[in-house]
Amino acid sequence: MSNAAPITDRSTPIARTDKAHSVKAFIALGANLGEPLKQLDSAVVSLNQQKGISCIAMSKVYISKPWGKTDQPDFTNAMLEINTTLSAEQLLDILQKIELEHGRERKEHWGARTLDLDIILFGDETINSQRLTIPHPRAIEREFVIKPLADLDDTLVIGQHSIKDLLNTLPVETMEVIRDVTTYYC
Ligand code: A4P
Ligand code: MG
Repeated sequence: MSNAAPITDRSTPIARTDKAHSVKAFIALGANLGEPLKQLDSAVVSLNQQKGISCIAMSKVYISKPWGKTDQPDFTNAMLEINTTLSAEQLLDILQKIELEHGRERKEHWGARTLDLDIILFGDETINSQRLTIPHPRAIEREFVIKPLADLDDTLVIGQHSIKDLLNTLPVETMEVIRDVTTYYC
């Protein structure tokens, strides 16, 4: 007779895989100092090496005119889809560490930067804490966020807005595609 506990015994904790706890999140990648495309790709490699993060796909890569503060170089932007078992705050800690490793200096709000990693969506969570606002509050105003997001999943909804509606109503910015493929990691 086997001594193994019956699998129907619910008093025994059920072993869960990481996948069972994982959340899908979207991270906006931006840079306009140094070698922006290299920094974006290097950030994705770093993120994929972190415990609790697996990269799913990186969108096409775009160049756009600076939004907000216009007297700075053009930006290179893309979107990254990940699965993560981290909390949103833990993810932010890692994003900020990777920004620093890529020479990020925080001198002025909306200023030029070697790397900016913003959490756009974290599952279906709404977060308004001291450190985090999710969905990202300015995402719906920015074609350089919405377009790469739509490359990855055009069924997404941000707050009350569907990505498809946003794409149709956003003022068209001058965006150049500099890498015309989505990169899949799994
Ligand atoms: N924070 C709050 N919510 C979030 C979130 N969802 N994701 C807090 C990430 N961080 C979030 O950010 C300041 C603080 O925001 C963080 O400490 C975090 O606790 P920051 O990156 O240090 O600097 P920032 O410039 O003041 O803000 P942010 O949000 O990065 O600036 P934006 O609004 O992203 O603007 N034009 C083009 N074409 N492309 C760009 O990528 N980017 C900016 C930066 C301006 N113009 C641009 C682009
Ligand atoms: Mg940021």
